[in-house]
Amino acid sequence: MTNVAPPLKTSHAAGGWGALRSCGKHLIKSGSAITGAITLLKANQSDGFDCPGCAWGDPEHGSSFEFCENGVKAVSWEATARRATPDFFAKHTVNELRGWTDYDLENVGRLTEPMAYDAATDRYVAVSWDEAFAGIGKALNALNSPDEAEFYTSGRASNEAAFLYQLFARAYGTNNFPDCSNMCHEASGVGLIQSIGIGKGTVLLEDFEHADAIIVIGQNPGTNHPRMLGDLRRAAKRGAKVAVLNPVRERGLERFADPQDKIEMLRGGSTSIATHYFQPKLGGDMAAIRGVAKIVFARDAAEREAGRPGFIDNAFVAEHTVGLDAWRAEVEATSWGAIEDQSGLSYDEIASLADVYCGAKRLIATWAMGVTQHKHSVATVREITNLLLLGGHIGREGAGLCPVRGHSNVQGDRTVGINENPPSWLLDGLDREFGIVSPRRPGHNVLHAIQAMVDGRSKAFIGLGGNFLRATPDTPVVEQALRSCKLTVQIATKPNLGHMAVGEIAYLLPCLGRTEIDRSGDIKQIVTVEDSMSMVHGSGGINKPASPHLKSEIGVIAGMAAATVGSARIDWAAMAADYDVIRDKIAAVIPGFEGYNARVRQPRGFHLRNAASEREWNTASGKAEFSAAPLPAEVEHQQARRTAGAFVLQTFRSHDQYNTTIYGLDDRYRGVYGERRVVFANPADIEAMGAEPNARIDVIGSSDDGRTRVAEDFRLVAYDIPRGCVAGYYPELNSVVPFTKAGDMSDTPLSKSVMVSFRKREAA
Ligand SMILES: Nc1nc2c(c(=O)[nH]1)N[C@H]1C(S)=C(S)[C@@H](COP(=O)(O)OP(=O)(O)OC[C@H]3O[C@@H](n4cnc5c(=O)[nH]c(N)nc54)[C@H](O)[C@@H]3O)O[C@H]1N2
Ligand SMILES: Nc1nc2c(c(=O)[nH]1)N[C@H]1C(S)=C(S)[C@@H](COP(=O)(O)OP(=O)(O)OC[C@H]3O[C@@H](n4cnc5c(=O)[nH]c(N)nc54)[C@H](O)[C@@H]3O)O[C@H]1N2
Ligand SMILES: [Mo]
Repeated sequence: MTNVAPPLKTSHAAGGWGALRSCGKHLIKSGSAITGAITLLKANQSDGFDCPGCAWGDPEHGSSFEFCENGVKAVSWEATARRATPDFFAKHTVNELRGWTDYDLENVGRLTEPMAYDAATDRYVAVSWDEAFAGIGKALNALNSPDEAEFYTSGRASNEAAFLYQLFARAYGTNNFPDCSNMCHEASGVGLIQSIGIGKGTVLLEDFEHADAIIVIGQNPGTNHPRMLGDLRRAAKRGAKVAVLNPVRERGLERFADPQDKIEMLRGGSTSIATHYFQPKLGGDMAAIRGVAKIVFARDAAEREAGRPGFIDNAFVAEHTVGLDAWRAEVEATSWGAIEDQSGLSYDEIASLADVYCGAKRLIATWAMGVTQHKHSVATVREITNLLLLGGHIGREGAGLCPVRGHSNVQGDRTVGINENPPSWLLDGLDREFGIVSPRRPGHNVLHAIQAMVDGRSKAFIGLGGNFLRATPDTPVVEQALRSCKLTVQIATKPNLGHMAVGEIAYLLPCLGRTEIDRSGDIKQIVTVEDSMSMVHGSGGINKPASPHLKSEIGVIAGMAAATVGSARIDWAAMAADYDVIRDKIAAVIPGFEGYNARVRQPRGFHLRNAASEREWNTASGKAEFSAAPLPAEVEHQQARRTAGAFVLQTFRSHDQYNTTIYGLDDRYRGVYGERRVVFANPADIEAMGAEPNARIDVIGSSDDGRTRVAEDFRLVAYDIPRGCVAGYYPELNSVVPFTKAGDMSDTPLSKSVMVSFRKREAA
């Protein structure tokens, strides 16, 4: 049993000098070493911009620049010296560009002018902003119904842009808001609302300084939330337990050399992060947590029998919760056989995790995509919540729930109204403030939007950032769906493959990035974002815009809106001229934003009130609700075992990518260099397949809905991963992820539970 992470023998710790070297490389590659370096000094500072990387919180005493290797990549990616000008588009047809990779397309550089698709020459050609807006307004108004249009948001959009965007779509008449969140933390939102009445985490960054134990579930912070490692490292140094649940041994969770720590860097030292490392099988976390609960119930009873205090916070449970008995009955009815088989962990390993739980007076649980991209993710989020409720670990210092968000403002976008299923108070507020009649029909999420485009029910796609084509499942299906639209509009900073899936009428509209100065007349605008800890703060760019023709996202939205719904009721231009006006409107519609304009100018911004963290529960019962869901009868790795050659695949991120943006071809911490088409598998599984490590294979997805799904030419890599489970990178593997399968209640694609088999490729 290896639940205590052994020191790494061969390779280096995460972070450290490797991270610094990599940063230099990325700054030089972007052709902006100097602006890049200056720009970085302003990331996440009170007078600078919010890092467009992840949504981890910023420290209170944040005067020193928090170094983060992947933040450097995100910033230098945007601050590049390269440009995708009209000349570039004149040289290449769209059909030709469809054969490029996202990597090559984004490498062309920043978009400089608004472009319209010219079908006659199959090229994007420059247009004026006014022509573009008029064309969009005309095409949208020509649809049979506003519900034929899809308004996609990627989570980088600021609160102001997102609020204006949802106002535009609702004034136009639809709630169709497919959103990157539908592919991301949807299960966290849905599960937490059911359990504690708010779909957000309950901790502050400071809580990490007080926790006795932190359980990190299904998350790879070394790559995706590097600044979180600093907080985990400080916790580990002062003796807190850090227990990891992850099928893969991720380097950053084992040892970390903090580039912030000069002494550690000079001595070549590093700090162990995980005190306990468990490797469940894919989708096995709910069973593992249930096992912990089973032990806690038993130990609590034994302790109390012996006259000692137990491990259940009975006072908290009695005052603040409902449903414990039903859950307890369910836990007791679940057999150890079922728990061990489904989790892939032994009783002893689960007991060791229960030791961590019982030893902690203050416990934090964090999680990300390893929890949320399965069929039973909502149930799993609620099971994690159950476990914390049992010990009273919500609403006390050093304890709580922490779904670690992805995009830097994905949480804020939802807060300000990007929601296909809006609450009526939101619509009432918009109607009252703007004199519109918001549609009451629920709209489309990502999977609904794809289906509607496939069926021809949706005919227009507007993308506020992101890369809908490459982020979604079943890439060939989605490409066809977008190309069958009457109108596609993409608002972006750099070209990507999604922009080449053009509708009959298509526009590619360039916008300012977060690092750039956004000026209207005399006003230097700021925007605001909300991090994973519900801190709302300002962000103002410092770089000269990549081109004089760029508009802010807000300017683009205002222009489209004025051309589509007119300015009689809503003064779009006034809002675009001064974002304070937008913030005043947000404050009037969305609770918690009173005094927005003043509070956002305080150094660290302000905290949006989170009722659950104050033990006020906005649920039907007015209490926190234990969930009593049964374990799934079977998860994918159990199904795979019954079919020869079948495996469950998770699609995750390499160290050199930001979602669909590929910065480079290395995955340093996992020892992969110069390639991305790899599948990580257990050596025993490779042998059982009759293959050799490094063999070249095709990945075959399920075809139970009649579609053929193949991703060609991958290398099999022997790796420390449980049997029956394999892993590889998104977006390359999205062509084997079915858009027809989704999480229960979350409707999230099952990106971490894809049923696959392999086919050997004949040597060329
Ligand atoms: N540099 C960089 N930063 C990013 C991003 C990026 O692409 N690059 N993306 C941003 C976004 S949008 C998001 S949502 C986050 C994503 O952050 P993560 O959730 O860390 O992203 P993934 O790479 O998908 O990693 C999932 C992790 O969960 C593990 N895992 C997979 N399945 C299971 C399971 O069933 N159980 C358990 N216990 N573990 C499992 C995997 O082994 C992997 O370590 O990061 C954000 N930050
Ligand atoms: N198989 C599989 N699929 C997944 C996932 C997975 O783990 N596995 N993860 C899912 C998750 S968690 C997420 S969040 C989604 C991500 O889905 P998206 O958010 O749609 O994708 P990104 O790759 O983050 O978007 C990159 C593009 O955003 C544009 N962009 C960058 N900065 C800006 C800006 O400031 N403004 C504007 N307007 N545009 C900008 C650039 O043109 C760039 O090409 O993918 C999901 N898809
Ligand atoms: Mo995400």
